[in-house]
Parts: sequence; C-alpha cells; structure tokens
Amino acid sequence: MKKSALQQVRAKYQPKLPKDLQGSVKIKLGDATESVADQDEIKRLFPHTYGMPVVKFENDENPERVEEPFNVGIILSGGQAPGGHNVVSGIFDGLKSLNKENRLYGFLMGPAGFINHQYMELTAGYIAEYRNTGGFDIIGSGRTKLEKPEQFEAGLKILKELNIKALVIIGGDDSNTNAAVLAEYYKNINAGVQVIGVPKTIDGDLKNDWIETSFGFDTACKVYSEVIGNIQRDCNSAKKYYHFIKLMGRSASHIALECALETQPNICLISEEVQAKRMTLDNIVSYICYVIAERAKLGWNFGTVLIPEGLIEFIPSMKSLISELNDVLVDYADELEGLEENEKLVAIHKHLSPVNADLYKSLPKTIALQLSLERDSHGNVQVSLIETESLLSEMVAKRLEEMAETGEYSGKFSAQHHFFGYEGRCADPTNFDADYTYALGYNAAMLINSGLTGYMSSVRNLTDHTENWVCGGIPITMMMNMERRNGEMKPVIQKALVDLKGRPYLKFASMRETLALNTLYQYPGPIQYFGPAEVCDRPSMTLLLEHNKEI
Ligand code: FBP
Repeated sequence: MKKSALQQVRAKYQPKLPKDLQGSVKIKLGDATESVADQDEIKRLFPHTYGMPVVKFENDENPERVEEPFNVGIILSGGQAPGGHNVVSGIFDGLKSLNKENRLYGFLMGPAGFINHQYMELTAGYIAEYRNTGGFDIIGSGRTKLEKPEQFEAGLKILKELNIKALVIIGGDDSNTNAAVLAEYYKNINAGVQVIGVPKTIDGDLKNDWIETSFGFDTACKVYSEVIGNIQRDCNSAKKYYHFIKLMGRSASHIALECALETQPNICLISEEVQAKRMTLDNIVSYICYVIAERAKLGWNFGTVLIPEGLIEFIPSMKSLISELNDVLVDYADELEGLEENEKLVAIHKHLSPVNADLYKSLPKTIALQLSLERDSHGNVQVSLIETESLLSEMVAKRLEEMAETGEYSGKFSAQHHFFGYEGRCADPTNFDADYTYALGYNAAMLINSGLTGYMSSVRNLTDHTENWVCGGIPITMMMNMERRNGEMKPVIQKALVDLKGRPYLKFASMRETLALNTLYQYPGPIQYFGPAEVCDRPSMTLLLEHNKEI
C-alpha cells in the first residue's frame, strides 16, 4: 500500500524512552496499597491480588539475571484511542530487549478473539507498518465483555497452547476492571498466567494519582480543538451562526473542558457541574439563551457552544428517566419488539411513572426515540447516538421566540450542529501520546518480566521531559470501589469525573463570563509533529494545570 509523505517520515520517529527504562531495569517495591473505597469488600473479592505494593523501575547498572524466553498475548479493548499501535510496539521492543526469542501474539477484534482463539503472531516486519500511526487496526478492537469464568477458561486454553505467560489488556476502566478479575481468577487457580492492564481512553476518565492521564486523550482533544478553532474562525467571519458542538466522552466532561481551555468558546457546558447544581434541562436552556440575548445586545448573533456527550445523563431529572427507561426496555422487551416508532413511544410512555412520563412526552420525538435505543454490552445508554446538540438548539430556538415576544430578546438565531468523536479517535498520536504509549508498552513488558499480575502500567511525571518520566506499576485493585451495575453491586475501577475543585475546571470557570460576552476565540491549529518542542511536545492543558503549571 502506498504511504503518504507524512506517513513515510513519521514511521521513522523513534519515541523517546524515559531514563528508568533505558538499558537493564531493576524493580523497587513501594508500600502495600488499599483500594480507594470499600476496602473490606474489595479485599474479600480479590484475596490474591489485594494490597500488593506500588512498584517502580530503575536503571540497573549491574544486571545479573539471564532472562529466559517467554511469550505474551495482547488484547485491544473498547473504543479506539490514538497511540494504541505504539503500546504494541513498546511491548514488542521491551520484550525483545529482554530476550530476542520472546514472542508477541495479538488476539483479534478485542476480547472476542481471546475467547474464540483468533490470533496472530506480531512480528518485527508487521509491527513496523504501524509504528507511530493512529487506530487499532493492527489487530482490531471490540467491546465483548470479558467477565465470565467460562470465558476465562476458554482463553486459558489458547494461552496454554501458545505457551503465553502473560496477557496485556489495553483498555478503559471497564476493561481494566475485567483485567483485575481475570488476574485474580488465574492466580486463584494457579494458572501461571499474569495479567497486566494499560490505561486507554480518549475520554480521560481513567486517571488518579498514579495514572496521570489515559492515552489518546491528548491527541483526540488536539484534533477536536483544531476543528473547533476552524469553526470559530468561520463563525467570526460570517457572524451569522451559533454552532452547537457535541464532543465525545461517554460520562466525564474532560474532553469538552480541555477543548474549552484550548479554544475559548462562548459557552462550554460541564456535566459534572450540571449534576452538582442539580440543573434541569430548562436551566441549561435558560443559561444558553441568556448568553445569546446578551450577545445580541452587542450586535453579535453568532457564537459557539461546546456540549459534552454525556450531558444528558448528568441532568438529574433525565438521569431518573433514563434509569427507568433501562428497566422498561428490559421488562417489556417482548411487547416493544417490532413496534413502529409512534407505537413504541406510546407503549413506553404507558409504563413510565407520571413524572418521567411527562418529561418523556416533552422531549422532541427524535430524542425520545434515541433514548429508547438498545443499551450497549455494559448496559450503558449509547450517548454518542443521542443528538444533544440538536435537542438543545431546538429548545433554545423555541425559548428565544418566546423571549422575542416579551421583548427580552431581539436578534437572529440560526444554528449549525456538529459532533466530534470518531474524527479524533484514530488520529496519528501527538508526540506526547506517541512517547507516552511507547513507554506504557515497554513498561508493561518490564512488569511481566518482574513476574507481576493484576498491575496497571504506570508512567508518571508527565509534564517533565520524557527522560524524567517515572515508570512502574500499580495494583488495579487499588483503584477499585463497589458500584451498582445492572442492578447488582460490583467491584469496578472508580471513574475520574471532572473535579469541580480542580485547577482545569476553576481556570475555565474564572474565564467563563468573559468568554460568553466577548469574542476571544483561540485557534490552536493542527497537531505539529516536527518543530519547536513547545509546539510539538506540549501536553494537554488539563495535565499542565493539574500539575500546577501555567498554560
Ligand atoms: P472507551 O471508553 O472504550 O475508550 O470508549 C470511549 C468512547 O470513545 C466514548 O467517548 C464514546 O461514547 C464511545 O466510545 C463510543 O462507542 P462506540 O465506538 O462503540 O460507538
């Protein structure tokens, strides 16, 4: 296949490796750990993998060990995130640095390939084609939930057949939760298989003191910010449209917040704030209309509104409706099967409690139908399919008409809608993500070589130069708590939502009024791979602010 000029040059990029991982590596054990909450319950559920210490790698000047060869398997799980291919090449190079005989196998199309024994060996020549590229197409990804003992046993058969001693699961919070359960299961039955997780998701919600960011967030946000900047330039040129821009991020609003810091739109909604202030849909519409009316007084009938994808689930009244809808869709599945749209709406309406039925009825038909679509394999509403941007702009248009009648608004309102999500998930990784993912992968190989299981690859100190990044691992159980999922209490990794006391949010909140009533757009431009480090290697604003750096 012919490659573009950029692809050819970018393929030669050698990710920078932290000092900790250069040459031979020795391990330093830290203190024993506790889970973030529900310690007794998590300890009971993970008797073999609870309480393990945090570990850190250091350069070993006098290596003594001769490493025996071993084989490793990998799974890419869930939504794509830029840098996945570099995790794979980092693992591969790490393994080869330990022993040239080590082999790497990739299970195809996510956990399903593991369960159904579909795999391929990843060789140097094959991996070379994918270095520094975006996407997960090297082996494909999938959302099959790996949670049942039968699946663990089916997977174990192929691991034994291929003489694989460790499995690396590259995934988000749900997939890493499953990695912890699998590690515990294999340890309990003495399967002789280690399980290591790698923190992936553009959503940025898999993070804590030890995992400073999930990979892919940086690149995806920079792609969206470039396009938002372009839209803002267009918006400020024609001065005739309000652009309602929905941004991916199933639950947390990290992506919307980061893009707001990068581009300085007129409005950015933050779901976590909506929830904390118990705002209704009506409150949100009122706020947007207030800004539009004030801007109209200044003669500006244009602007940009950023909307986090998960917003709808954070509006308390909508959350209660969605939760009841989840039950209705399961309980009355037979009755709803095969109904045409209007009949389905009526049938669902009939089974809802009075308050939720009223809210359901008040929604535009398209949105009510989107809310009633099938749930994903984890029981989540597929928020990427709900057109919140249209919902809000329709409601805003209606309200502005009412305000015009009472003389509260005199302006022209015309809206454009956008949804940015898939556009950024497979972009070629930024230098930051290319280096970070390579280090995460290389580091995972060292965790395996140290005989660890139930650990997540951890690379920290990310706002410093790459060579000073701190490498090691943390027990996955340390990040867990108990949560209700599909009606049952389950151990899961705690999701990191936007912290309303954190610097990224406070920075945005401090600018919000000024951005709303002025036109102070920022245009970040495209990702740069070659050039000055302050342009090419700059991490996300969220990460910089969280590390007390200025932006
Ligand atoms: P992960 O949590 O698996 O990384 O996926 C995140 C995400 O990109 C969300 O932002 C989005 O809501 C969802 O995937 C879309 O899922 P799908 O790719 O199945 O349409």
